[in-house]
Amino acid sequence: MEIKLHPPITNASGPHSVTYEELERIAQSAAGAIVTKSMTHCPRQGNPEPRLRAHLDGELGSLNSMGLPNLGYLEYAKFIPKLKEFGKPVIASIASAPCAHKLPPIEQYYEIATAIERAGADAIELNLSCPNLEDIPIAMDPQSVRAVLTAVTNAVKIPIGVKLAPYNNVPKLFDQIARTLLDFDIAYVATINSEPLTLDIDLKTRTKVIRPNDGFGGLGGPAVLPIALAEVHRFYKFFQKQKARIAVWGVGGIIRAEDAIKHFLAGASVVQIGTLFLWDGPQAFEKLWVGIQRWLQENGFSSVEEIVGQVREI
Ligand code: RRO
Repeated sequence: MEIKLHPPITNASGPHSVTYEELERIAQSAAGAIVTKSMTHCPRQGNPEPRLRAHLDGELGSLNSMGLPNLGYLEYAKFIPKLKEFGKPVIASIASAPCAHKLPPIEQYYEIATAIERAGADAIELNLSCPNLEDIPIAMDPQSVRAVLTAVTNAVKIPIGVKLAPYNNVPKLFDQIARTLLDFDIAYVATINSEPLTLDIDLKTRTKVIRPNDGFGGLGGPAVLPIALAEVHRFYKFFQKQKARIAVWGVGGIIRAEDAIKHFLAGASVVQIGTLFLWDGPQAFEKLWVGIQRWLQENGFSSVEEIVGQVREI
């Protein structure tokens, strides 16, 4: 099932997408859809602070170990009808996390997905790749990916996207995950989540820049652009070869219009912005879209579709 967005730009789940007020600001912006922070079964405070360094030295990117702070899916179910009034798709990002009731992850995904569909969400983005929980992400285990997708795709009718981790240095796992996805009716993969287990150091204080998880967290922003482009391109080529109708949504390192153009050329049909939205707020969508349109015009194209996957070999 396809999701068409205009413009083909959304926020990446996470930054400024936890509260109703934040989601309303996305709704009022030029973004083509509203993506929520990943919601869990129980509300969560997240990790102890400092848990986010928005600006790494040299504007390399951002580093976080937020730990899934969110209001819990029942609150988001209440927001969704109000958000829909803005007339753009509402995409509910869903994650599982340890919770007092000890519900297994598959059941958490199932219960949240069915409730959120009933609440009127236009699509679900299954976040299988949070880098900041104790357990290894579901995205790193093909059997668990299959189990979640079986439970959710059998239960809901709205389009489903899957947010994946970078697999750059594990080609065999990329292949297993990509093949697993072919067995399901999935609208899109969003790749990449932040680059996991990265570290930075503050030279003024000689401390790690964030506190949780021994200072290790997920990296986003300009530093990850080539990693994201590689993942987008690998998925795009794989789905083309298999004649699978799964779109690739590019996430990672988009700060300027040119970065988004690279994602489109690599095979993304939609781009999501995380660190840029963290840095610049809702005006980032308009600015990026104007820049993309200018690049298209200056280079003789009339739409994004014309350049999707059109990178050339040298
Ligand atoms: O909340 C987080 O720590 C977090 C999540 Br769920 C995610 O998917 N990606 C990320 O960088 N941080």
